[in-house]
Amino acid sequence: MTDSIAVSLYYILPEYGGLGGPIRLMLDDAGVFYVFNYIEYYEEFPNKVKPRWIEEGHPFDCAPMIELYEKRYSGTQPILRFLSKKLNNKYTPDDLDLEQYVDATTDYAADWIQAYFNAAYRTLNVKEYQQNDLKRYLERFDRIYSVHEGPYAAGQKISYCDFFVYIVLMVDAHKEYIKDYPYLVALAKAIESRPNLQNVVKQL
Ligand SMILES: N[C@@H](CCC(=O)N[C@@H](CS)C(=O)NCC(=O)O)C(=O)O
Repeated sequence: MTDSIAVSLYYILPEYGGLGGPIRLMLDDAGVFYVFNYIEYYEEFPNKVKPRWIEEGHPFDCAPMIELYEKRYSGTQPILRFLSKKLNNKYTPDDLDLEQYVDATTDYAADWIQAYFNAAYRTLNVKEYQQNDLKRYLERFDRIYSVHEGPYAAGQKISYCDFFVYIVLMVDAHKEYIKDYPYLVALAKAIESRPNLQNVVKQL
């Protein structure tokens, strides 16, 4: 994939929110042009977009979804891995053990954001989530980022999990709490100083 090929991304939160955020950050970092299509979640997505995707033969009826060369791809982590491969493994470690570490980190980040979504959009009790669950996630991720000589999960080279974890850290309910976790602070600083992301992170 060259930098001039357009990816279309479809997601149900605006800007860099939720699961669209890691995909956008990775494409921004790589300097890849893409079109972001925001889909309104409560009416447009369930009543118009989902049925259309299914009718058109795309069985994965959740967002985010990307289109590339008139094909559709779903699943946040699979999309990140796929795009990294298209970018000549730019964000995938060469070492298989490290790749597994990056995958595990992404998988755990997906669990974390779903726990937050559950509190923010289903139980509507973010305070309770912050009191009962947040510390466990922050400690877990600080530990994950302490293992390799960072600032990134796999060491000094960024990989796709780092975009995902950064987006989860920047959720309003999380960001003021990361200051006590040195490895998470180091990750945030590293992401924020990447040349192609400096303007983007101001929007988060
Ligand atoms: N495993 C999927 C989960 C995607 C997901 O749950 N997306 C939500 C929006 S954040 C959605 O489309 N929900 C609609 C539904 O479950 O019907 C991924 O990682 O992309």
